[in-house]
Amino acid sequence: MVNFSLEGKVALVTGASYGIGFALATAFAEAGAKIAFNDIKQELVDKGLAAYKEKGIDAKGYVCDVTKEDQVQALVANIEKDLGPINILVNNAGIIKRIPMIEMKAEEFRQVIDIDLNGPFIVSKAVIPSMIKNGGGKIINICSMMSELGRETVSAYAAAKGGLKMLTKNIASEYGEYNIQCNGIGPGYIATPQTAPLRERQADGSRHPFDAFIVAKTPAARWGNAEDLQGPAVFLASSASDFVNGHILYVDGGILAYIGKQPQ
Ligand code: NAP
Ligand code: GCO
Repeated sequence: MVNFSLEGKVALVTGASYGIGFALATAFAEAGAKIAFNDIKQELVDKGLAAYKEKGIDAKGYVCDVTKEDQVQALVANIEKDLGPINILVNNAGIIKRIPMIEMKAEEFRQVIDIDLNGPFIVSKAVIPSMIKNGGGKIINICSMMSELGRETVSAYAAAKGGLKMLTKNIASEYGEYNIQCNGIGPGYIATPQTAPLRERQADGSRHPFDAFIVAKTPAARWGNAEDLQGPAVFLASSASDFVNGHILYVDGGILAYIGKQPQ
């Protein structure tokens, strides 16, 4: 029988106090996994802990910035002590800055690359040795439409998420022989705090032009919800995907398949 169970597995989902990370960790818990998550501030960890508790999930939360190698090493050691070795890692923590490229400071560009690309490198590097020792593991990198497409104002984010796609393929290439599967999920446009500015109502009550643009660009004709990513994530975290490696699973309501609405 196909096995989607995560019973007995330990999952670390980064930046999972709310948003997509929270939804994925919740689905893993429902499939039987023990959950660890981190965020950069104690208030957010506390908010996350309360949200997990409300769902009946006994998650462990830690303060850790994914760009700081010493903090990440300590995070992994603490999780091993509290829950056991990490079997599933989701590199979810990420930020976006929407600034036209010629107005963007190099420091701002670097910060996005640091969190969205160096972060997954640092956290993956910290868990891979114990995955090798323990006979395998699953790494899921949260990529983006911007792993494939560009648009105005998101140069740093697109560069980071394009890089994350290739880091995914490289981890699969380099560590596949140790029964480590590293895949990406490329969400389409998902309604979370990160995309809230793109959905804000206009002063006259009408929809944000970007909101209408995305709905027209998506064959499913709607924004995604974080819950839309749960099934694909459980699949990639479970033994059902043991021969899937280096793949980016786009969960986008069809955006990447679509040429766009024809003019009326
Ligand atoms: P979100 O609502 O902004 O959540 C991101 C989380 O990452 C927040 O909890 C954030 O904490 C945390 N974080 C940021 N920097 C961190 C750091 N240095 N160390 C640890 N945690 C950090 O975003 P989301 O929409 O759920 O997105 C989650 C992931 O999916 C991101 O990688 C994003 O790029 C990607 N994604 C989102 C969409 C979408 O449409 N929403 C689509 C494709 C991909 P703070 O609140 O403290 O910043
Ligand atoms: C943007 C958005 C996107 C999404 C997502 C798409 O400004 O274009 O924030 O980049 O968050 O990553 O997959």
